[in-house]
Amino acid sequence: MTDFFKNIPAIKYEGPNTDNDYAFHHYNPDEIVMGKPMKDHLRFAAAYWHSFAWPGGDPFGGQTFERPWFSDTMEAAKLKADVAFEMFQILNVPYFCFHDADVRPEGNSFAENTKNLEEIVDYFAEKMDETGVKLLWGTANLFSHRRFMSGAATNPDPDVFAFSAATIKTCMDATMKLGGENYVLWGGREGYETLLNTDMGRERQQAGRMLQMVVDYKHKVGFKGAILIEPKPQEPTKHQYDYDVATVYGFLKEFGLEGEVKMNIEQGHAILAGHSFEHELAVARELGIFGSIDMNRNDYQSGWDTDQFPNNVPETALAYYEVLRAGGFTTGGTNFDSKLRRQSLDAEDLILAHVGGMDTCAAGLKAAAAMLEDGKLEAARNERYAGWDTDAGKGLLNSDLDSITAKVLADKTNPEPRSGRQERLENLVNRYL
Ligand code: XLS
Ligand code: NI
Ligand code: NI
Repeated sequence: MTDFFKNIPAIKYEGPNTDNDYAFHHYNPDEIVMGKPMKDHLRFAAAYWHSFAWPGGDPFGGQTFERPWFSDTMEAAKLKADVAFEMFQILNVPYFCFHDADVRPEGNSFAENTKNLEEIVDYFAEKMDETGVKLLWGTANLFSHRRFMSGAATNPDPDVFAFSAATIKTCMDATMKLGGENYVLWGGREGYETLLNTDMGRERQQAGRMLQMVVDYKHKVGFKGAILIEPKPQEPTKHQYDYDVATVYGFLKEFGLEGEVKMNIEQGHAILAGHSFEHELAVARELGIFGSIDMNRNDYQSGWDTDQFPNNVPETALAYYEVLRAGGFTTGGTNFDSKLRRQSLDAEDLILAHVGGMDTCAAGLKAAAAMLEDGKLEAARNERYAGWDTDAGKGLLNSDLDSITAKVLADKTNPEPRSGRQERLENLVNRYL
């Protein structure tokens, strides 16, 4: 045991009326919701990077956190892992997620990076064995180091493409070795700042080819998990190629990958794209590419990816409503890609942030399940479209403009507008919260 979380107890469910800050008010892992334990619906994961690698900087100042593992040695990386696994156990989160750069010291070459990663992967394997904590997904950080400043797959320099491809391979190997259930690609620097220096056609081809290679490698090595893309509209680059779910779907179609790759959808990224989270989830569901979620919210005023822990139950309820309508998670889960505010210096802040996030998601899930089980929302929607279930409605989509026109004339079709009943439905939703 390290002494980082000393005096912080393991968090247990005590119910909505407890005064204990160090208890779950809503997350009761074994409680059955719609036929299965809450923990299997939510599949919580903690993110290594924000919790353990982020120093607390913002554009106006650097590090605010002082952590005993902040140094680029293998010893520090192991201490970081010890503390991370202690946090996973205190919180009872079943999963974690990581980038290579979060977990290993930065080497001076690709070979050194790989050696360092492999050493930490062995260390993780032991810890996962001891604790039962599992890997939701692994990924490569192809955006922080200066070599990636002009992109990874989309870089004008083929050497950076090669370095990136090799790094992805090692991260897929690491993920597979640790039994990871997904491999994520977030295109951090895959976008551009100005067309004046950018060949968009080439860059999109390069990105498509990289993704095909990732899928080929998955099949070659027999990785059973899902390959997930995480869309984000801007930040760090002004124009990201993977703007939102619909844009990524178009990209997947272009490269013949729509049956191979699914989405990891982040609440904050949806907001940046001018969508609601539930919109992005519903688009992915309708296109058959729903995979996993990063459940971190953005501040609505600041206009950047603030990565805050979720604390808004009405929002999480609508999100899990769409997740449940998609049939729930299979390989995916709820990853807290969330960070503390930079003034939240203490070990307890890290724990309480996750406790609040987990409770908010649990309360949202329960509300979503109740809405779905009651069926009133679904009934109202079905009723609204009921005309399409009649023979005439069904026939219409197989008809043609001439026949339809003849029928409109013969029947004297003259549609009467009907209320969309939005307020009534909003009132209904509020009754579950
Ligand atoms: C950044 C992304 C990132 C991905 C993983 O905005 O959310 O954290 O989830 O690379
Ligand atoms: Ni993000
Ligand atoms: Ni994310």
